[in-house]
Amino acid sequence: MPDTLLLVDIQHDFLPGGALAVPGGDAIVPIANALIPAFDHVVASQDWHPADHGSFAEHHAGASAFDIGKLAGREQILWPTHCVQGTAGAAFASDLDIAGIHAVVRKGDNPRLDSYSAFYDNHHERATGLTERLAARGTRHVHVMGLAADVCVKYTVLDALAEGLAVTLIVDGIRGVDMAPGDTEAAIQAMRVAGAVVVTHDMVLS
Ligand code: VGL
Ligand code: ZN
Repeated sequence: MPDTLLLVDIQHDFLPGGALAVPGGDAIVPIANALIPAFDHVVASQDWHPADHGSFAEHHAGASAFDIGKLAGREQILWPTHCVQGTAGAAFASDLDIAGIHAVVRKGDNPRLDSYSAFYDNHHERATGLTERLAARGTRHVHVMGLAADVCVKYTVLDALAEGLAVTLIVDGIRGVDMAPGDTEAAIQAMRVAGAVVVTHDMVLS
């Protein structure tokens, strides 16, 4: 298929047992592995924070994980320490077919800026280069799956649509944090309203 498969943050820390575990996150790995061979271009994003990243609750006195705090003067959800560069938690899921991935886009390396989307940081100050990479290949359509549905998948899909790409969301290939009940359903609805086509992975393979 001439389109690109975009695998968002399928990393140990987002799987059950990880530092920022997404419930059922491990269930998407076989779906990624089933889709990878069907695409001639597969890009994986990787949340890639320095240990002193300002989104980590441990760096905010008196704060707990999932509190709302401030980072560089702007509102920021404070997360448990996760995906620290070079740690096992930041590595791709061990069962993921890494050999089938053609490019990796790392994000969140600036300690003063968080980056949910694989295209831009949360304040659209810096691009990751993904837009240019896709444009260079003539890619106009991305299939997106990964973790977490209501955080990094959502912002990646919204940015892709804003960049003018067609987006197909693989809905059985995502799982959400659901900090508040219903967040994942709301995220899917927001992606659909913004223009994403929502399918299950068998529809892509058939
Ligand atoms: C993510 C929270 C913080 C994600 C990354 O990949 O969804 N969520 N950093
Ligand atoms: Zn992160």
